Amino acid sequence: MALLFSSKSDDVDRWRDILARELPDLDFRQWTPALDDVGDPADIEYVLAWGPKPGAFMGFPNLKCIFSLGAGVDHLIGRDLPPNVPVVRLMDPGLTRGMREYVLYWVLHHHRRFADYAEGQNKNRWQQYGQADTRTRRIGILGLGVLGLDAAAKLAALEFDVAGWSRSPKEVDGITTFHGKDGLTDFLCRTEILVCLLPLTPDTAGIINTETLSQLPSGAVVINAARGGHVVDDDLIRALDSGHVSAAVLDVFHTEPLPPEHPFWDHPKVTVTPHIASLTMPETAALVVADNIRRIRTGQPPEPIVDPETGY
Ligand code: NDP
Ligand code: OXD
Repeated sequence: MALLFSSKSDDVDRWRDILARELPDLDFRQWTPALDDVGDPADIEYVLAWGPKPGAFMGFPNLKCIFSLGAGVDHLIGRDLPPNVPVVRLMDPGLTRGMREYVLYWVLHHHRRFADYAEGQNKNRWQQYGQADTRTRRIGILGLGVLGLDAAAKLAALEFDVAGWSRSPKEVDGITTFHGKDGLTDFLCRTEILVCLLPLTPDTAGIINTETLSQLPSGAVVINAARGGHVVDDDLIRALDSGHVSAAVLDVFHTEPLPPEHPFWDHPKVTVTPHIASLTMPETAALVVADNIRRIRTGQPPEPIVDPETGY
């Protein structure tokens, strides 16, 4: 029985070593364009993948599960996958901790106006700005899943006034919740720092656009750590240029790497990071995958399985 590693990730040797330690009887095979390391296709029971070509996993008759190398599965869904083979998202405590750091860092950066103080230092200028009380700073998290809930809880622990928006209704201690299309306007109207942690699906594509941005209070900050497809780039640039949105922190883009000529790179109100909000670390993620393989071997379902209807 074998696992096929289907990604151009530089981390392949770390994955191989950790999985060999966790599951010594599992053969680790690496995808190459010529498929020359795959061996007998009938051996492949598991695939661990990022961004495969459409139809890439059709020829494996004993495939039991496709594991995503990331929390998002937009790189897999719609790519002509074998029917009836579960796709499993990565739900990894290491990934969650990384995202928590990214969100907290940028929320604090903007809440405390550290960009303005850095600019002051550049000009040898001693200038204090007023300080908003944490308890009155309203943060809004789009997506209250594994990553959104964690970030929301940590921000609430710092005593920010936190709200979250999800598809289904939720009750979460210390967090104001909104859900569905009907709840979006009220959520946006009270959000001074917007953090996007939604999956990219047909329902969420382009959700950060002129209409939604205009519902934020003037001077709001936008942090997108989810997928570039959530943002209508021109609409965001217009909102930044008009001053309605005061700053944006963008980790993800329609095209990655972000092309050198893209206006985000040089925009004075935009911070670009190269899809590093939280990187998959084999040291934590491979343990999660190994646990799921043990579950499958003992007749339990792996988790969390993507719902093909919703796409996440
Ligand atoms: P989850 O699937 O756990 O959570 C998704 C959340 O989004 C849920 O709360 C869900 O609502 C909500 N949601 C989905 N569709 C809608 C909709 N149409 N309307 C309102 N709410 C919706 O995902 P994770 O938290 O694990 O990850 C979120 C995303 O973060 C990933 O899909 C990935 O794209 C991105 N990511 C980015 C990284 C980076 O480095 N930049 C790293 C890791 C992840 P409900 O609870 O009702 O189902
Ligand atoms: C992910 C990502 O989805 O790295 O995990 O973007």
